[in-house]
Parts: sequence; C-alpha cells; structure tokens
Amino acid sequence: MTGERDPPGITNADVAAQFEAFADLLEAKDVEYKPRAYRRAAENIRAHARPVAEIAREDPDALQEIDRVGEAIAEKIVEYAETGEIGELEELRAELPVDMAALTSVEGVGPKTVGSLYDALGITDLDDLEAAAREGKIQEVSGFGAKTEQNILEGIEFARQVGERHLLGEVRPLADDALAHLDVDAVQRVEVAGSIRRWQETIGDVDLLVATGDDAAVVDRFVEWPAADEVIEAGDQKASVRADGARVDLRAVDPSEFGAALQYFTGDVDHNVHLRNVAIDRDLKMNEYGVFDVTVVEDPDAGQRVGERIAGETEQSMYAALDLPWIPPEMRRDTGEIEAAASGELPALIEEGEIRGDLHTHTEWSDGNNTVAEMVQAAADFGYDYHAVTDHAAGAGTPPAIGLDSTEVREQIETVEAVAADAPIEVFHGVEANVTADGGLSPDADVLGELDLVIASPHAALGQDYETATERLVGAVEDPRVDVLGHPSGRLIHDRPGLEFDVERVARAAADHGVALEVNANPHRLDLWGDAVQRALDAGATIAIDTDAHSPPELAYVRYGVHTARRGWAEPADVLNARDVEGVREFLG
Ligand code: DGT
Ligand code: CA
Ligand code: CA
Ligand code: ZN
Repeated sequence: MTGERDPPGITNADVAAQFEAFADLLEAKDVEYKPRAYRRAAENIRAHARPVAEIAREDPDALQEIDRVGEAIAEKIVEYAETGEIGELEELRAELPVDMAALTSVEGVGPKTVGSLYDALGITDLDDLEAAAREGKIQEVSGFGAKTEQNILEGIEFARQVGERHLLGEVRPLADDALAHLDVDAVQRVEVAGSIRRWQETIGDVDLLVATGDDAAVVDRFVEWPAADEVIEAGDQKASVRADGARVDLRAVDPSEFGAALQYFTGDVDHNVHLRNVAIDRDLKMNEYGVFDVTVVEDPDAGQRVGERIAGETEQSMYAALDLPWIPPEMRRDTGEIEAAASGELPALIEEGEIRGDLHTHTEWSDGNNTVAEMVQAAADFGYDYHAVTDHAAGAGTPPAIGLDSTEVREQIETVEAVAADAPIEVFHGVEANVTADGGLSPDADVLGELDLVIASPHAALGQDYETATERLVGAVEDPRVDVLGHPSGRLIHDRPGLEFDVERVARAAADHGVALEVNANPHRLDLWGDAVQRALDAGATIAIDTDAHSPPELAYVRYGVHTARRGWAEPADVLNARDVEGVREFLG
C-alpha cells in the first residue's frame, strides 16, 4: 500500500453509516424492502478491504462487485465520494429531522416508532420524547399504550445514563497502544489516569499523564499517534485527540510533580475530596502539584514562610505524607479504602498473574468458534494450569440450535475425555445451564450430575422485579448441582440493565451452599461488577473470575475481570480460580 489516503476522511465506515442512516429513515417512513437491502450493503461496505470511495473515483463499475451493492447503491457511493453527501438522503433528513441515534438508543424504540411519533407528535429528540411520555401523550397515539409509554420513560433514563461512554474493553487496548507510542526518549514516565486507571466499566475519555522535561516534544509525538483520527487541540502542555471515536487527553508535567498529578487525575473525585479533607485535618494542603505544609514556620534566615512541599514526585509520597500506604487505583471509590488504609487493613488484592484457569468457556459444540482441543491448547498457551469446557445446555433462554441436549452432552463427555487424555493441562468438563424464571435449572436432567461442574446462568426473564429476581437467584444457588452462578444479573452494559437483586442475600446463600459467584470478564458484561463484588465478599461469598470465552483471544478478557474484582477488594483467597487444581476440585466436590 502507498501512503496515499484519498479522498481524505471518507472511510468505509463513513459510507456504511450513510446507508445505515438511509435505512433508518426509510424504515421510519414505512418503506419496505429497501431498508434491509441498504443495511446489508452497509455491512459489506464496512468490511470491504479497499476504501470504496477510492474505487468510486477510479473504477465505479467495480463497486458492483461488492456483494449486495447494485447499480443504485453504487451510484450513491459515487455521489457521496464526489460531493460528500447523498442528495436523496439529505432530502429524507430534511423531511424527518430527528436525532435518530439518540431516540433509537432507548430500548424498545426503533426507527418505525420514531417515524410514528414524529408524525403524530413532532418528537425529534430525547427531551421531546421524555416530555411527551410524562404528559401521557404517547399512549394516545394509535398503536401505543400506557405500558409502552412507561417502558419508554424507563428506557430514556437508562439511555441517558449510558450517554457517550465507551466500554472499558474497547478503550483499554487503545490506551495501551498510546502508551507504547509514547515510549520515546522525551518521556520519562507515562501512565494512564482517570477512570481507565481505576478500571471503571465505562470510560468517558482516556487520560494520559507524562513526566517530561520537554513538553513540546511530547505533544508533537502524541499528535502523530497513528491511531489519532483528529487533533482536537494541541497546546503547550496538553493535547487532545480523537481515536476510534474516543477522546484521548494528554497532559505533560514536570517529573518532580508527576506523582501529585497522577494522584489528582486518577480520581475518583470522592476519593480525592476525602483525601484532601484528611490533609486539611493535619494542616496540610493537597493538590495536583504536591502535598504542602501550611503551618507557618519561623526561619531564622528567611523569616516567616509557609507551604513547604513535602511530597509530589511519586504517588507513594503523596499517600505517605498523610501517613497512608499507597492505595490501588481500582479501590479509589471512597467506599472505605481510606479508612482501611489508615488502620493498616488494606487487602492484598488479587493480581492478573494469580488466575490459574478459566472455569467458563465455550466451544463450537454450542456457540463458540473453536474445537475443544483448540480451546484447551489456547488455555495451556495462555499459561493456565487448568481449563473448563462449559458449553450451553439448551433450556430457558438458550434455544436448541445453540444449546446441547442431554444426548449431546453425553457425546461431548467422550470428546472432552479424549482431549483431556492428551492435554498438557487439567481439563474440567462442565455445562452452562439456565436458571429458569422461578429459580429452577434447565435442563433439569440427570446428566448434570455426570459433569465436573455446573454453571447456572440467567438467560431469560431478565425484567423481573427485585424480590422475584432475588428469590430466583437464591433458588439457583441452593440447587446442590450448581457450582457457579454465571453472570448473575444478565446485564449487557449499554444494552440492557439485567436483574436487580439483593446481592448480600444471594451471596450469603451462595456461601452457605458452596457456590461461587461469577465475575464475568466479558467487557459487555462485567457481571458481577466492582460494587457488587465488594458487597458479595463482605457477605462471605467466593467469586470465580471467568471470561465466558467463545474463542482463544477472548481468554485475554480475564484482565477486565481481575481488575473488576479488585474494584470489589478481592484477595486471592476469595477467588476460586486462583486456587490450584486440587483446590478447585475440592470446591467442586
Ligand atoms: P470519565 O472520563 O468520565 O470516565 O471519568 P474520569 O474519572 O476519568 O474523569 P475526567 O476525565 O473528567 O478527569 C480525570 C480525573 O481528574 C478525575 O477522576 C479526577 C480528576 N478531576 C478532574 N476534574 C476534577 C475536579 O473538578 N475536581 C477534582 N477534585 N478532581 C478532578
Ligand atoms: Ca477520563
Ligand atoms: Ca479527561
Ligand atoms: Zn457462557
């Protein structure tokens, strides 16, 4: 490939987005067939190896070689490549001037609903939608009812919370790439700060902090980062770029103040406010430049002076100035970590390297991509001591096309045994069963007793109320066949809230019945999450940090699970799969 990139800015993703917007608007206007055709074309355009805008200018006929791209769509691509817009699409946008992305981010609201509500009530954005729902106007529109209106109101609240935040698992690799790019001479130290350093499940923007004696060189280097699509601003000590849709902020500081800045910009705000009050109580001042002694001292040579700096070069020194040990960033949520630090009771948190195997993974037997042998080999390559194969069993929420029936589970036992016989690591064979709406197990079959472990996960009826959901999960962990409660809430971050339940009650029941609660490490799940882990561990539970991997690369999601567990103060002894093979076997009984 040459270095040429033209026409500048038009990526396949841009072109695909035009056709997706087109499809939404056509659907809103109740046009049939075309929306689907446009969406399929968009998919293929997005995945095409060469920039279609380039093809459009060099050899427009070749566009039709792309699957699902016919003459009409090809013409529109050419128009877009040449003029930067598609006339017909702009006309539609003028006819239906709605914020489609915001409105359809509300669960249960699709383009058709957007079209109907615009026609009937002139709703164009979330504020309009919320006002209309509160005033009871939506239930009066034909085809809508009071229940739909209520659902829309709840959906709006959820959609607003989600906002523009990114999944940790999407931006963490991006941040790692930035760190690698900044590994140059001018940079003495570089760290992520903010929510990403605290491993929060969603990230507003990525914060990078650099210790350097040459700010300009660092800013220059940063804006040349290949992943940066756009430079938002480049100042003397600060710069911001957009990469992969996320904002990435960089700040350069003097090495003598690096620890103070890192502490300050790591947050969270509650932790920092609490810490500043500890400082004030000791006649100290704490800010992004250091910790300062604000008592007035009589200096025989200099007379009176205030504000001697007593810490700032390292983060350690900042905490030490307050007589505190360094507190791991994941714990900086002001949920008792400062008190624990003060009394010398900080937990020794679980580390990434202490996980010895994955207890929840899939293969092509259900909806995974790889064979049992491939997954076991991948786990061995990952450095694990053991690996559990736990494909879906068919049942509540898991259709037979995905899940195994009892006959298939028995067939799989033979396969797994054959792989295990030659495997370099220990192989456990289990299944991921479904927790039914009333807390039973499906399948409710004898074969469950023939396996090393049973994960029970809720996959359906995720809209239950608090009491019902709590009873349901307690019921599941009380089942003597169950070893692990998989992704207990069933939430999907940004997509569905999942079950709300009494974490302490479920955790106590799980502890009583020798069941581990999962910290599912898939970035879309992180279920349980930090706060729930902390409460579950307080109630005596054991956790299992599993990836739910459907392919070998997904085994690496474990890092998100470990740091989520650290947000909940988990120590190695709390984590089932930090135990050795014998320890796990003993737990499984
Ligand atoms: P995010 O980006 O929304 O996921 O969350 P953070 O925590 O990364 O927040 P961000 O990027 O606005 O700022 C990074 C850190 O800087 C934040 O965790 C604490 C610190 N910080 C920023 N603004 C303030 C402020 O006004 N007061 C205090 N005390 N700290 C601040
Ligand atoms: Ca941030
Ligand atoms: Ca920021
Ligand atoms: Zn699974």
